[in-house]
Amino acid sequence: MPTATIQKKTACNRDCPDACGIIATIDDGKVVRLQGDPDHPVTQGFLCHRTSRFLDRQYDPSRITTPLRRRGTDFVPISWEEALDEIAAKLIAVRAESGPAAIMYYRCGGTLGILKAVCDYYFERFGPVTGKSGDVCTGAGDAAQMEDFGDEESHDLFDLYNSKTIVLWGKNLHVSSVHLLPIVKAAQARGAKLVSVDPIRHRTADLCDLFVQPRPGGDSALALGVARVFFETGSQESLLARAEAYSQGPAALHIGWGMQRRKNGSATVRVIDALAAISGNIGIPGGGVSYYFKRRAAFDTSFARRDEVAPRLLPEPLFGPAILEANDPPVRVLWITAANPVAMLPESRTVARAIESRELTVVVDSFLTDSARLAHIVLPATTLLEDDDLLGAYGHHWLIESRPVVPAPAVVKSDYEIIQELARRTGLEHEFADDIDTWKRRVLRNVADKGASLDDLRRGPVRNPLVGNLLYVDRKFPTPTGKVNLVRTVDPQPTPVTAERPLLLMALSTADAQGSQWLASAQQGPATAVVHPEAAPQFQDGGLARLESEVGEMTVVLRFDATQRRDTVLMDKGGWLSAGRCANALVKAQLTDAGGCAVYYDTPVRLLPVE
Ligand SMILES: Nc1nc2c(c(=O)[nH]1)N[C@H]1C(S)=C(S)[C@@H](COP(=O)(O)OP(=O)(O)OC[C@H]3O[C@@H](n4cnc5c(=O)[nH]c(N)nc54)[C@H](O)[C@@H]3O)O[C@H]1N2
Ligand SMILES: Nc1nc2c(c(=O)[nH]1)N[C@H]1C(S)=C(S)[C@@H](COP(=O)(O)OP(=O)(O)OC[C@H]3O[C@@H](n4cnc5c(=O)[nH]c(N)nc54)[C@H](O)[C@@H]3O)O[C@H]1N2
Ligand code: SF4
Ligand SMILES: [Mo]
Repeated sequence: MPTATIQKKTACNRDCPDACGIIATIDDGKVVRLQGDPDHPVTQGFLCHRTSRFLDRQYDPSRITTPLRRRGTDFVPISWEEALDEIAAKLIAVRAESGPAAIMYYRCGGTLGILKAVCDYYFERFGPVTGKSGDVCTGAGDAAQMEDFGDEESHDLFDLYNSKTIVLWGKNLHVSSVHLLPIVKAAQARGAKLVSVDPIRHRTADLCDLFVQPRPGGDSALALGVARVFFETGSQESLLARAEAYSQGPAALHIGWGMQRRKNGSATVRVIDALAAISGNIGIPGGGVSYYFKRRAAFDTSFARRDEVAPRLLPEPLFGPAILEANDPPVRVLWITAANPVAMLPESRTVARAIESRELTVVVDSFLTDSARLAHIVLPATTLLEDDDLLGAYGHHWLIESRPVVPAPAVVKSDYEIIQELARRTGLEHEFADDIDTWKRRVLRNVADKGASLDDLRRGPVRNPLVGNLLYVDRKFPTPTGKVNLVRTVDPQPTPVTAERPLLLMALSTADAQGSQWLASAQQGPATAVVHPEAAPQFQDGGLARLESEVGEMTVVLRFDATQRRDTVLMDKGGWLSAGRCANALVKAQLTDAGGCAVYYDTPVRLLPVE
């Protein structure tokens, strides 16, 4: 019998700036191929390495396809009835006994679908319950840009074609922003010079006309030095070339998200914002200082009041210690969805203790992650190929709809379906009775008559009609003074390393995975740590070492790379704690100077021989 081969379009909902259009080829009900949509102006027909291989994950036999309940150290399958009845009864009892603040809801970057906000809203209506404050991903930079400009948006991506210089300040295109690559290359072909500032030498450096490799966190000093050249030309020979590179015609600054995950991360972004402002690059074509594209800006989610009504917010970077310490009331029930806090948040072992010591922890995921393993009940969720949602992007201005290209396995539910079931059991049935399309139309109401209705999006991606190509053309800023709020005092960042622990641990995104979303086969043996050979004189390339910080240690395989600095240790983020590969077990839970981001890359470590 001939098999039926069809193609369906959807969107990638992963935590990534690109929000790609995907074309799925489906053969006899099974997805056999994923490609980038050639009609999407940013996707340009290709997907990144990790998502072009997503079928390995979609059809991984270890995917969870039924609710599970912990019995001792094992899990047993249970029915949805059993799982949801138990959860609903506990939620109602805890709310009555201790108040809704004794329930905590946590969601991170498993999916960027805008309608996941409806699931958050369920917990607002049921409670409001305890939530999180700050943002481990972008918080410090968000705070900086809001302080400086009163808003946070970016120039249109294709405005880079007007730039004479493009500065990638702490931004690794080959890994984290692959769809910026063809645009940057095209800009180079039109004559733009490309500059990268990054303490780690990545492949992206090879693409650049100038690569500057400062001390980690040394960016403020570098930016101030460049700024000084603008005022006292000629006084600093070595920096002059850099400043000149930045001053020949319009320069676009693209600030990466990595750099601000440091103690002084917010101040650093403020100094770079100031550099853009004093060099006259704000409000002009080919200029701008772009950090975040407001991916939610087109959507009306005003049905939820979020933090405004939450009885308590625990800082996301302090997740583990804050939950363990919370007392008034204690966190008795914890709901975790689209997140793997054990692997991804600092102080993994403290996070693990916080999760397993609640009266009830529910994790919604498709896999038994480090966090799910410690839950009492695990609920199976849909994947990106089964998703039904809307997306904006934080790396460009296009909106896109995700549609299931295949149905979910029989027993699996989407987050919204799970919430609907829970709503039925907790007296909120009517508020969560609408189908997904109704919610889609609701959140699109501000843009529906501007060419971005649901019907428009069904025909293909649409640029957010509410945002222009350039920012602050009239030099008016929504700050209290109407002017750019230049940073006034900058504390030079002290180097956190000591003689005892002379290296800084930087566990960064890798092309091979999204966060902790690895196949089990990729989590075998010790994790790799890349160092300059002179940073590890007593060790051998390929040999084992113990990597130790103030809060933890782990065994690693060393790989020498003489292009790196002598004060960094480079690892992959997202290693599993259960496989002994989790760098975050070494990272202390701390807040950045502003914005409630996590200090991921300021962890002093040392290498010790394996006993
Ligand atoms: N050391 C170090 N740590 C870091 C970072 C770093 O650079 N270095 N980066 C930080 C950053 S920027 C971020 S954003 C965080 C990310 O932290 P997380 O968002 O917690 O990271 P993921 O590992 O991607 O976990 C997401 C989980 O959601 C699940 N999931 C996917 N789709 C769905 C869905 O539709 N529904 C549900 N319920 N689950 C779903 C996935 O299977 C996965 O287990 O990590 C931070 N941690
Ligand atoms: N393949 C892959 N892609 C991803 C992800 C993933 O897990 N895998 N995660 C996604 C997520 S959650 C996000 S938030 C985005 C962004 O993900 P990020 O991983 O934050 O990406 P970048 O913005 O490129 O920022 C990382 C860069 O910042 C640099 N950096 C770190 N500290 C400093 C510093 O002090 N100074 C300077 N100048 N540079 C510094 C790092 O060396 C690195 O090159 O990408 C997403 N893309
Ligand atoms: S993860 Fe990012 S680059 Fe990869 S397919 Fe998804 S949106 Fe595109
Ligand atoms: Mo992120």
